[in-house]
Amino acid sequence: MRHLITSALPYINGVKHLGNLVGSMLPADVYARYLRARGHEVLAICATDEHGTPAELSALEAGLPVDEYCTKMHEVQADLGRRFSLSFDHFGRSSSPQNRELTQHFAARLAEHGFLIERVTKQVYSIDDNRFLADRYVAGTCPHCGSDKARGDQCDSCTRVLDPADLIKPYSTLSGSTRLELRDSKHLFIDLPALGAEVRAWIDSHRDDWPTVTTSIAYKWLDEGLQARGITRDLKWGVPVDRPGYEDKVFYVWFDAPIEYLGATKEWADQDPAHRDWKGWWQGGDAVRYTQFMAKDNVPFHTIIFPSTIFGSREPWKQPDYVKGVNWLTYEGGKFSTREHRGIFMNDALELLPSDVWRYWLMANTPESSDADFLWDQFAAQINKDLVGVYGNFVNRVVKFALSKLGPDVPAGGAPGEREAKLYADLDGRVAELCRHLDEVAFRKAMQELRAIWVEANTYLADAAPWSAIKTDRDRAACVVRTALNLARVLAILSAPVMPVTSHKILDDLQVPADARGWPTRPMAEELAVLPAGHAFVDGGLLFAKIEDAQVAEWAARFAGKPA
Ligand code: B3M
Ligand code: ZN
Repeated sequence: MRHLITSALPYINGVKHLGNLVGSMLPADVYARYLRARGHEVLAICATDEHGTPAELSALEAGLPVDEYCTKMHEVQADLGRRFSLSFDHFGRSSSPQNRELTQHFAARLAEHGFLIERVTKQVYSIDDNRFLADRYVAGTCPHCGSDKARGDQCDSCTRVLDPADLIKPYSTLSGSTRLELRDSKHLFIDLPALGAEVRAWIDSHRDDWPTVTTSIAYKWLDEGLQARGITRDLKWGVPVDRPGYEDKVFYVWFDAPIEYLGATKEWADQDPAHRDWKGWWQGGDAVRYTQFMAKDNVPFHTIIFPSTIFGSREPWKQPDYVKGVNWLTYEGGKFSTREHRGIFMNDALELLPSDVWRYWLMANTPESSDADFLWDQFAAQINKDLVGVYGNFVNRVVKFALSKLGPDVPAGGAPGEREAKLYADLDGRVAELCRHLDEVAFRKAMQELRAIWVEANTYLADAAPWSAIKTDRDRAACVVRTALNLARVLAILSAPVMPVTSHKILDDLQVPADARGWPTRPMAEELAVLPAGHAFVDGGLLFAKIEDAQVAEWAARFAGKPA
């Protein structure tokens, strides 16, 4: 099977936090790694989402032209992605020429088929800023509750949705200027109501196989009734609208961002056009299975709005076969906040602990059926228990014992007995379960199963107790150690989608040849005999260090956030 995988595109305006990571990029990577390990052909695509007002404002703050700012931040995010072992086949940029071309293409197809509407709207223009202001950059006094911090789109204190024209004493949040006026401006809208029936039929067809968080949000939108949505803006930074009368306008960032899934695939193909067929992925019909990853706030764009663009194009582009929406990860009971720097960001995280440790905790606590909370105490306890106490302990202990008591090679010794037979049977069942959960993109269950496999290995070692056996029956001890060393190989391979760096290290220390690193698909009786007697290995040292209480206290204080 060919698997196309996309993760929601991280917005360009800064380093992403762990909540962003767990919602899209990380699960997409774990799934991609798993499918590659199972021998599937995989194309994993991501990119930075670079257009829109927030990018312009962040560039202004950084004192850089917006294109330079985006180039710089793209590199920062690409580098952090690599350091988190995110194995995208391509990490593109929504500001690419490929995306510009495709965005204009989709708008032209929508227009051709009658799905674009032109409307004149009233937009706030700031005379002193010399530009139109997006609703949320206008602030003033709320007509309902009197709060003086209401924004043009919403009042945070009474949560009412507002129109900038409702505000009393409106001013520009960019300059503070009160010299604002409403100006007429022509815009393009996508006719969602005209495409609603097709979208609903498509969502209906996935009602039973997609996560509830995905379908419930999609139905909420459909049931509330679709409205035409503006796809152009009065801005400079974005994909230019290529039609007369729209010279000063660009497409709305949420129009071009999902098109960048295709754009990035074309960027990838353009690097090696003789061997890469981007359209084959996007117009490959049922030969390609397409899975999307995102947090729940992005679900409407991926289940209603972007699918409407695709349907309305009347071209055979792929719609997703599976939309993995997830809930929020919160931080110590509250929101991660980029503005207040509350919570842990990708660069901070890497300063504290290896990426694999974060990857494991995030996947084991993925907010799948409800929101999940990052709590330092719980985090440290789980890492110390699962990684230090179970997985790491097993591998380190076996290797140490083997080297000190039985020499530098996998020992020969007796034939497997009853306890080994039980181990084979238990593991055969558990590995099948692990695969089933990963095939179903059910990460919490998959991580539970993986943990159960580590526990199984530890229990085997405790039961078979080679340290006792060696005193009376060296052959038996050697059989147990041989089995356990082989078990370390299997655990490393099964853990690789979530903890690739650690797995690589274990397999290197065990000197496992390249052709013996593939996913275990044979019965465990065979898999646990892959490293033969006489195979040399080394002790690579401690896999995971215990997280101390003092570290937890220091880190909790450091990331508590400061008022913006
Ligand atoms: N950039 C997500 C966000 O910034 C947004 C995703 C786009 S996916 C096409 O919240
Ligand atoms: Zn209010």
